Amino acid sequence: MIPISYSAEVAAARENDTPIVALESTIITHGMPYPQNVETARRVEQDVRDNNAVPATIAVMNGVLHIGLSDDELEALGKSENVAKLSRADIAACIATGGTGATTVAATMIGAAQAGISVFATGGIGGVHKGAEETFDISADLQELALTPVTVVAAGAKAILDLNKTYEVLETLGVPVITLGQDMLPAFWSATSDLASPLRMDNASDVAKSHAMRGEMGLSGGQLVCNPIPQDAQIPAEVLAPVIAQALAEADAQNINAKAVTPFLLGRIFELTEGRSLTANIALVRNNARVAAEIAVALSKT
Ligand code: PSU
Ligand code: MN
Repeated sequence: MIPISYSAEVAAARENDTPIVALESTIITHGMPYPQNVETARRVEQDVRDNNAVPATIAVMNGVLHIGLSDDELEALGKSENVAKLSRADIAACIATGGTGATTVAATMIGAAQAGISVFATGGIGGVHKGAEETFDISADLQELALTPVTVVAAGAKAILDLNKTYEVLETLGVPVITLGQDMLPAFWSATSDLASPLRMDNASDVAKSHAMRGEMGLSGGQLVCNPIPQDAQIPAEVLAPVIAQALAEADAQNINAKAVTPFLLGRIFELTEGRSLTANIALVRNNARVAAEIAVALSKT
């Protein structure tokens, strides 16, 4: 049996069929510094509530899969320094051995599916890293989108990645990539990129209907919904390009690899932009939480 614990709020939502939105915890432990990480997690949860759904932040704590965290649990997770970063490969081992870990996009999708939650909001998904032809560094998030039936709302793949290769892999894996309200894909901290989106939709209801239709057709996997960062919060791509290049060069020089790559790059970009990247990251996650709640509400009516 899987040891699962639902927060009181999530347990009540399951009873009453209130729409639920899953939220990840790696963005808290490895994506943002303390205390902004915990403040952001709380604010994002409230954004979900303000849009008529219930937030379920997912993490593994002491061998138990938590679907929804209490305020104390959120604070404890946000403060701790040595939490594991869990993906498909290690979530079961962590639970089986009584460990504690934060869930990435891939592991949060797995947790959400276990709990029957269909919609999940995050900042940006992992993808194909620049230089992957040498390192083979491709996030397990991509394969998870092909396997697990959860609609993930993100501001696209993180701009530290090779976006072109990331979307090529998603196409190969048969993952629908839907951009909301514009023709071009967003690029995380920037509202647009120079890549056309494979699909475009203009409202939450169409996204919900597509999710339901994939289920009816027995198509495995989820959907990636790309929700551009609001214009007034974005950092233009040309401002970020040299910063990303510098962070990548430093990662290379210091031999940063495997799970450490993404946290290292986000941390350096935070320092190099004097916190501006974090402000943008917070704005885009909150925007994604609002949209995910709308999709969850729409899905409950299909
Ligand atoms: N989105 C953010 N910040 C983050 C992440 C996403 O705004 O830190 C995390 C997610 O948990 C995602 C992970 O799954 O980064 C990707 O890590 P990797 O590249 O090692 O697969
Ligand atoms: Mn990786």
